[in-house]
Amino acid sequence: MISQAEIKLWVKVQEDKGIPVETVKNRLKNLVIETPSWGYADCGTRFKVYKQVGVPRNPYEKLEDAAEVHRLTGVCPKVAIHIPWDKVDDYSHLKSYANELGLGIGAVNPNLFQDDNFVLGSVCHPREEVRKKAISHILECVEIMKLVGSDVLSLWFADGTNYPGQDHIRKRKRYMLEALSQIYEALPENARMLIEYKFFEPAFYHTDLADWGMSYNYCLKLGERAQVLVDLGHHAQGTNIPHIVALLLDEGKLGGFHFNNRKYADDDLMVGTIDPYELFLVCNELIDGENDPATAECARNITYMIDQCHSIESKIPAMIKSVVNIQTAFAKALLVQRDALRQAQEEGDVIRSESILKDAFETDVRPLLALVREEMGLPQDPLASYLQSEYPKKILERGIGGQGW
Ligand code: LRH
Ligand code: MN
Ligand code: MN
Repeated sequence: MISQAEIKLWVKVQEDKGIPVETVKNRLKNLVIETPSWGYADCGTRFKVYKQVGVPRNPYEKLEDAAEVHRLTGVCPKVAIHIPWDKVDDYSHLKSYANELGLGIGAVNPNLFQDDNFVLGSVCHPREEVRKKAISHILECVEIMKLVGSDVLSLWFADGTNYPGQDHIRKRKRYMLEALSQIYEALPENARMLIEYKFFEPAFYHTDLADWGMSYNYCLKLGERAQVLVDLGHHAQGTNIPHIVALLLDEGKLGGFHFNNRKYADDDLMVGTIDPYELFLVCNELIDGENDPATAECARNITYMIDQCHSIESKIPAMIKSVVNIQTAFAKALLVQRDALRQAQEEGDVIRSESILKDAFETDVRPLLALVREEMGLPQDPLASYLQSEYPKKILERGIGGQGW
């Protein structure tokens, strides 16, 4: 528990440094982090899906768990869905159920990687009937968007090849553009299409949408409502993700984020657990983009989503922990003394520039987050509050083997 005296002292120290604490608090209160329905369900590694007791048995129970995360954190009012993992007979009912729980449905994600027909790809498959099947699944998701009130279609394609010569890369590239153009035309008015990329897995030789540049290229051809989605786990080791974020922001083409963390590949671990400094640097670019009139509009419209797979962790605690870690990184990014940084950069003072950034990263923001939560009528420590509540006991009644994937 952080005392009122600690909070007061923290605010004074920051105000003395010239940090606009009220503005910082307001930005933190307005942060919206969408949680993924699949993050509440059982999912696994390539080797095993471990079953947990108390996991949701249907999309409605996933929403209930998401509502619990929102109740405790106050910043997760939306839930992304994945079709057919979240297939229901009546999507309007799913929407009203979400609304009753104080939630809305966020991004709709078509699943183009678990149907046996997609073994050689979906929209880039060499056979026309399979490409058509993939497109019609995406168009069905566009219809679902209308029923659930979603304004984001989130696309990730597992398309690619495992061996050189397996298929004709340029032909596949054209198939991708044909499919995306058809889908773009069908988008509901005011809806956006987010195009995610990943350089490997499940394909191991080439992936049809391997990096941000490929997504960006399609987005440019499609139009304003097509933007790039950055998933933190989808880059080669050593890739400078903050640089990608800065570039896409400056081009007005950064549309969405999948937060997670990784050590080796697309590990889908809890956000900020392996490399909190990288997370901070990403948030720093995002906040810097919000402060720049040239990029503010794009920065303010980015959809922040968590995309994780909790295979050994308890699902709801893992989600709460991730939300808190994102808030922590954003809070630190909001403390960067931007005027001082700009001055140091203009003077070419390398050491001072780096130190200004690091100073914000090393600031303990727990008193700030405690204050923000207090003002929002939330528990200071959402995870502790969850663990002490009746909810973890109540969900045990669901038993084992909730369906997720
Ligand atoms: C692919 C991915 C994509 C999927 C999700 C389940 O690795 O990041 O966003 O929809 O995982
Ligand atoms: Mn993702
Ligand atoms: Mn992924």
